[in-house]
Amino acid sequence: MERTFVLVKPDGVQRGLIGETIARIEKRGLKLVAARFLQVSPELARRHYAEHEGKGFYDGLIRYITSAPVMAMVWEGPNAVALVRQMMGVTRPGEAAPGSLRHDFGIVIGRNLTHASDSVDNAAKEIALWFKPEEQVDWKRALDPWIFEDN
Ligand code: DAT
Ligand code: MG
Repeated sequence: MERTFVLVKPDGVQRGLIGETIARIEKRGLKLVAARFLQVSPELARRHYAEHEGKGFYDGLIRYITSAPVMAMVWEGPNAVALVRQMMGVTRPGEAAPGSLRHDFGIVIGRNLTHASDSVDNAAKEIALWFKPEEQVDWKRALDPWIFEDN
């Protein structure tokens, strides 16, 4: 079973899209493992976006992600990383597939509403950065066999 890290970024929170984001992922069938509503510190922001350090948009990205609270979450399910990336849509909302969250609610790359891990390796790193092990809940959901199991 895979886990992925998801953020509703400051613009998503300000626009009241926490519920919409959670509802979409939850209805698809993934299982919530951890959640935290927080104001991101500059240090956490820099560690989260370390791969982008030095790029032209980096300083603005750090200012944006620290500008207001975010909702951080971990979701679990088969192929969770790819599924959630697909649901959020590609980085530029103008190129995101219809039906994806970035398409349905976004216009510009600087306000693209959510973050989702882009690989299983990065998901593991991001989950470890944002959540302590004891903040992640291992639980059995009664519906799991009806959503996760192959025949
Ligand atoms: P994603 O968030 O889809 O994983 P990414 O990791 O390439 O995209 O970049 C992280 C964030 O940085 C992205 O959500 C928005 C911002 N960003 C990326 N490329 C950008 C660019 N060329 N101009 C402005 N902002 C950019
Ligand atoms: Mg990324």
